[in-house]
Amino acid sequence: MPDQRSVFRICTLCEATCGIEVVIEGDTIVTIRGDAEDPFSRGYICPKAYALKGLQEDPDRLRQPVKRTAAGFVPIEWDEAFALAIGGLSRARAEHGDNAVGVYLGNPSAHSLHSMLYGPVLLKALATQQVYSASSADQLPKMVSAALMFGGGLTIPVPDLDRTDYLLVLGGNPVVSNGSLMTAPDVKKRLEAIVARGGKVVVIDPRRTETARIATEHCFIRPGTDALFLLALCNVIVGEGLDDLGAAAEHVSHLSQARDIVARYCPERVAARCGIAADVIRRIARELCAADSAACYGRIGTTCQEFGTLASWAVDLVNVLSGNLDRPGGAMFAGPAASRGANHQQPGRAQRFGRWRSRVRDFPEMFGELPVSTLADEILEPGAGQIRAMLTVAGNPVSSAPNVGRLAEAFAAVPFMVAVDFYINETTRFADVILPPPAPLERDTYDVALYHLAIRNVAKYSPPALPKPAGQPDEWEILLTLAKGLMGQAAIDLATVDDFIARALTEREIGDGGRWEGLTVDESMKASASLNGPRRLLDLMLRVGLHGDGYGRDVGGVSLATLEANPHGVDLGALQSRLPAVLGTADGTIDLAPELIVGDLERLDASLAAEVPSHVLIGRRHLRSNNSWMHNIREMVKGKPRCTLLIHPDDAGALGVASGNRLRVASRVGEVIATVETSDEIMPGVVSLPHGWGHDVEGVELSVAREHAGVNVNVLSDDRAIDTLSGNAAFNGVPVTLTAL
Ligand SMILES: Nc1nc2c(c(=O)[nH]1)N[C@H]1C(S)=C(S)[C@@H](COP(=O)(O)OP(=O)(O)OC[C@H]3O[C@@H](n4cnc5c(=O)[nH]c(N)nc54)[C@H](O)[C@@H]3O)O[C@H]1N2
Ligand SMILES: Nc1nc2c(c(=O)[nH]1)N[C@H]1C(S)=C(S)[C@@H](COP(=O)(O)OP(=O)(O)OC[C@H]3O[C@@H](n4cnc5c(=O)[nH]c(N)nc54)[C@H](O)[C@@H]3O)O[C@H]1N2
Ligand code: SF4
Ligand SMILES: [Mo]
Repeated sequence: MPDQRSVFRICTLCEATCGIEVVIEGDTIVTIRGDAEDPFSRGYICPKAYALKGLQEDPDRLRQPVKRTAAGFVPIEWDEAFALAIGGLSRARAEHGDNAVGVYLGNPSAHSLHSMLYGPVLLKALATQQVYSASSADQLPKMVSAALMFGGGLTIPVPDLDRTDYLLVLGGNPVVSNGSLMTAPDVKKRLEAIVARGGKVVVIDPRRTETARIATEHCFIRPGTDALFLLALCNVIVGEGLDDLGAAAEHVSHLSQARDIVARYCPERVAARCGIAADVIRRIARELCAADSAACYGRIGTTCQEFGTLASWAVDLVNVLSGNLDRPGGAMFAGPAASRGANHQQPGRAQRFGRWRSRVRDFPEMFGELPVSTLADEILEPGAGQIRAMLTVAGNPVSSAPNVGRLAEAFAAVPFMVAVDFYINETTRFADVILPPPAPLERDTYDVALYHLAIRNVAKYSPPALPKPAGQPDEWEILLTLAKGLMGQAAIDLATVDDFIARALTEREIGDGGRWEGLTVDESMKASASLNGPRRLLDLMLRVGLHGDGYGRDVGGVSLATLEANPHGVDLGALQSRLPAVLGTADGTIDLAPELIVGDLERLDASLAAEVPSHVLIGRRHLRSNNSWMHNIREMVKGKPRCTLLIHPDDAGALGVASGNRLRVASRVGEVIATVETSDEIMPGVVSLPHGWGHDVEGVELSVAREHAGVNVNVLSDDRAIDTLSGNAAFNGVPVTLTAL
């Protein structure tokens, strides 16, 4: 086809970073397929990648800013939109102080080069302590345990999937989610390869998931009991003398304290509560230790629950005690090409939490944020410091956060709101003005976040596949225009502010030259003089990074130019041992028994005696959905309805219901009417509803999603049910009562 061209890039919809080939004719997408020459994904894509075409063409996707009027949303010009947004936010600050503006950053901002680099600038300009994100509805507990153990919130070991002989998966369903806190395209094939080479994949999950089906073993576990199970594994490992810390041995601290702790959790003590027999726990511990290499991996089921931080810590305690940390086939630290911080940790600057505290429920700040479970409190509770204006960027908290009934009330009550988003959905319907970013295929990207968690070191720069519509600012330009307006610098042009930011980042990254002999800030600034925006910052991060060219000092190293010359991506090899360079704790050790974590064990112990509710609710994901925001693409929602309440046939029988019947599901905070789907893949006493549905609420302008509305599980999720240590939402394990209709 003479007029067709292909653009090679990554898909930004989930963490797997699959390479895609976007075939274009004129300004129209002909098709999207896997990039066969991508060294990481080797042609694999899931059905969502093709939906990027639907997203590009979706008539409901905003291509121009809109403002709210009595007659609904009306399109406006960009100048007016910026003036309205900056004016409204500035007014709230002027009248009520900096903390009167609340900010929520959603999940797609982690997948965007532009918001990863310019989001922090906007936050700085806002100078508010009322910062929230999807992190506290997701991986915050893991970040907390990683910071306490290893000294960095992103210093999270990932299973070395391609070399391991034994993978223990808790609370993750990577065959469907495509992996999380583990960037690994085509996880299914990589897991099948473990089994094919004689290894084991063991899945611990209250549902026999798609991942469990290809595993060598699956065990049901009672929701919320992973920390107990994992500590019992450690108990056996230590008790039977199977512990041999290997390379980590010389870097750990508080080992004897950790050994004393695990001594208290013998399998017999936890078995009934976990729903896993003591002899099974013993066998799993022995087999894990007997394997040539093994990795323990936990995800949403282990973080979005009552003991999220304890479970996250215990996952890595298993990795350390079994001698699998930082060795091939074990749990290893990635070596990302572009990195701020994690490539050169500075021991002695321990993570500090609680630099400020939330006003209503007294949560400590963590990583500059407060838990989203308390956002409604901060908006609704009157008093000094109350949120009077909201800014959301790439987030849909009124769908995705706990107790959305109350959060919707809060968003309806907040006097002024700005959204940076391209849909009018459950959250943005409350905005006074919405600023739409370009569609994902219309902008460039590089995954600065998720390569920190990649199971292989790779680097791929993605150019835009399609031009932006006339007048459409780039996403970084939107964020930076807001930032400079909020700093009272609206009159200064964007390029000048951007130069200033680039110099500040360069000074921070290079400082005294870092590991590069004689490198100066001026040399770097001069070398990137032809670049601007995210491309300039990315070039800097790549060139001074772990695999960088040091501005010509290492000729084999990478730069933006190298990546542009390799459109399919650059393979930087299998993971390497990174101890002790990655450690950033105060004393440069791996803390096996951090004080905060040890302090939370009492709460865990109390759970052993607590009464078990008759039914608890957990979540689930589907290959053709992406949290709350891809249901307006027809290919994503076709087929039979997926928003069903999964229930064990025995439980359904006791209630007198069968598949297709409807049940009233009620929790402390709300109730929904759900359609029943019986299956013995779910543990008795546990029911499951997926999140991201319930699109039929008033004001949502998503025509396709509305036809496939489903119900919102987060009407049931309790904003008081949290992992106490981190404040993270406990979506899994919510007690519910079921009533047949
Ligand atoms: N198709 C698709 N892919 C996605 C997403 C999506 O919405 N759709 N979302 C993306 C995002 S933002 C994320 S964070 C990742 C999440 O990635 P994953 O964590 O792999 O996602 P889930 O499929 O929710 O898997 C969680 C599992 O935990 C189990 N579980 C629930 N409670 C417990 C418990 O107490 N203990 C244990 N051991 N297991 C429990 C559930 O049954 C479920 O199988 O997926 C990403 N990928
Ligand atoms: N019950 C339950 N609730 C959950 C979960 C669960 O497992 N169970 N999972 C939780 C998890 S892991 C997560 S990550 C959260 C997700 O929670 P959120 O991040 O709040 O929600 P998303 O559904 O990801 O919504 C993303 C929003 O960003 C917009 N958007 C998409 N791309 C872009 C872009 O490039 N730029 C901008 N500016 N906007 C964009 C979309 O239109 C949408 O409005 O949900 C959490 N909620
Ligand atoms: S797994 Fe699917 S959604 Fe995730 S990056 Fe790959 S193609 Fe995109
Ligand atoms: Mo997530």
